[in-house]
Amino acid sequence: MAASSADAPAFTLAYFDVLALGLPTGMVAAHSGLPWRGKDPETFDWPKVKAEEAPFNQLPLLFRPGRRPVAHSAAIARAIAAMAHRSGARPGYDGSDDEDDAAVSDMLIAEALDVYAALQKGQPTCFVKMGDGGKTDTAHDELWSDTGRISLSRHFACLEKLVRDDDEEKSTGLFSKRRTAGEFFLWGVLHQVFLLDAAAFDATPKLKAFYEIVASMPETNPLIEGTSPMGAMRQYFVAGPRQGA
Ligand SMILES: N[C@@H](CCC(=O)N[C@@H](CS)C(=O)NCC(=O)O)C(=O)O
Repeated sequence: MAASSADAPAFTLAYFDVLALGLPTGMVAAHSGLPWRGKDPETFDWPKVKAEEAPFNQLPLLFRPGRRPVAHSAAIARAIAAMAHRSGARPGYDGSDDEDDAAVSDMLIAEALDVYAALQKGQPTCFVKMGDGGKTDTAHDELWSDTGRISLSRHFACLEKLVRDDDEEKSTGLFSKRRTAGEFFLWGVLHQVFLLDAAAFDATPKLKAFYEIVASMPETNPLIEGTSPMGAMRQYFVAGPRQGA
């Protein structure tokens, strides 16, 4: 069931105005089929929310009517997925009707956060430049090389093996039988690698196909254009020496 602006929002998702963890959680929200809201930029008071409502003093935060606020992006993705499944807006979004889909969705959320952590170690951000915060040239080189603990290409090679190519339901290029939250969460991190270097996908054609399929879905575009309830989100990871900076 498509969400319409006339529907009461099922939840509000609040984050800073950067891609970082806003895009992965925003992707899960946008593909949930549920009506939702972002923070009201006029009234959102982060120091107050941090002091009074944020369980771990951090964003993103998910607000659900009559329920506790949810922190930590993985928990937020699962809470939205459960709501989408239960309401019938997106059956199977949490993988609850297929044990493999559920496991794959969870794996993809965990893997996306590992890739995000690797980027945090080796890539400058709009707030932390190369050389600061442990972002050494060695870490940056390892991120973009074929070996080492934070090598993106090693992560991508593992993901390549997980993409389904045997699906009779014409979902070649995706990871699970039905669309799950984990796939969209992962895409939200992959897109941030794509913005740094589109060629990062060249050695993994099935992962590249997955990236392109999700990029072309109508629910994705408003997040990229800055017209979704998340508003405009600026690029968080920025070019480093390997991208010519
Ligand atoms: N494990 C958390 C990490 C959240 C996090 O690191 N939030 C940062 C921004 S990306 C934050 O709220 N920083 C602001 C602050 O600590 O005041 C998640 O997955 O959501």
